[in-house]
Amino acid sequence: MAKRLKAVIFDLDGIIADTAKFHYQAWKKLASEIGINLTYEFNENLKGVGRMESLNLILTLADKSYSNEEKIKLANKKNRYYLEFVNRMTPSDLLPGVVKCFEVLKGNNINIVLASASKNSLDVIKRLEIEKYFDYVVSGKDISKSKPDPEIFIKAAKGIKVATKNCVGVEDSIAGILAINACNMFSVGIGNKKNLYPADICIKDLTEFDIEEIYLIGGFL
Ligand code: B16
Ligand code: MG
Repeated sequence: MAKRLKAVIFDLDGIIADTAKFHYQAWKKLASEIGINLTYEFNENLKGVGRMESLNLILTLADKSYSNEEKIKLANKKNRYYLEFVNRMTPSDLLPGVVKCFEVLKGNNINIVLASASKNSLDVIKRLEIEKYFDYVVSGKDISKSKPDPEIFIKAAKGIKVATKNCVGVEDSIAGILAINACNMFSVGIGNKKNLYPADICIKDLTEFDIEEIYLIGGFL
C-alpha cells in the first residue's frame, strides 16, 4: 500500500526548545536540597523520561528511602522550580529552523502534532507563541507509558485520524526514535547519527529539515 505524508509529529524538548537545561537546573536544585549531587552525566538518563520516573531515578542516589507522599511533594516542588524557568520563556527560546519548518509543512497541508512526555508542554508552546501551528497535542497528561513505548506516537496519529505509516516522527532521544520505529513511522533524528543510529535519517536541527528529502527517502507519494 502506498504511503502518503500526512503528518509530522514532533517531540518538544531538544527539537522545538532546549527545555532540558531547565529540567536539569530544577532537578539539581531539588536534589541538592536533599543532599544529592546531580551530575550532568546522570541527568542524561532523565531526558524524555516522565516526572515521577525521573524522581525515582534520582532517589536511587539517596541514602534514605522516601514514602509515596514525600515523593509527590518532591515532584511538585521540582515542577514549581521548572515552571519558574518556563514562565520566563519567550519566542527567542525557539531552537533554529522551527518556525520555517512549520510554515513549509502548513504550506504542504501536512498536519503538525506535538508528542511530549511533559505535562507542561502546552504552557511551553504558549510561551513560545507557536500554539497556533499544532493540529493536535499529546502531552504527559495523556499517556501512561514512557518512550520507548510507542503509545505517545500512536495516540498522536490517532488524534488526527492518520495511519502511522503516513506519519513522520522527529526526536532527539534514542528512546523516542525507538518509539517512532516501533509504530512503523519514518523517524527523523535530531543530533548525532552515532547516538541515534536506528533513525531513518539524522539532521543537525530543524534548519536541515528538507521535506523533499523525506518524501524521497521515506518512499512517500
Ligand atoms: P514534566 P519531552 C520530557 O519532555 C523531558 O525530556 C523530561 O526530562 C521530563 O522529565 C518529562 O518531559 C516530563 O516533564 O515534568 O514537565 O511533566 O522530551 O518528551 O518533550
Ligand atoms: Mg526530546
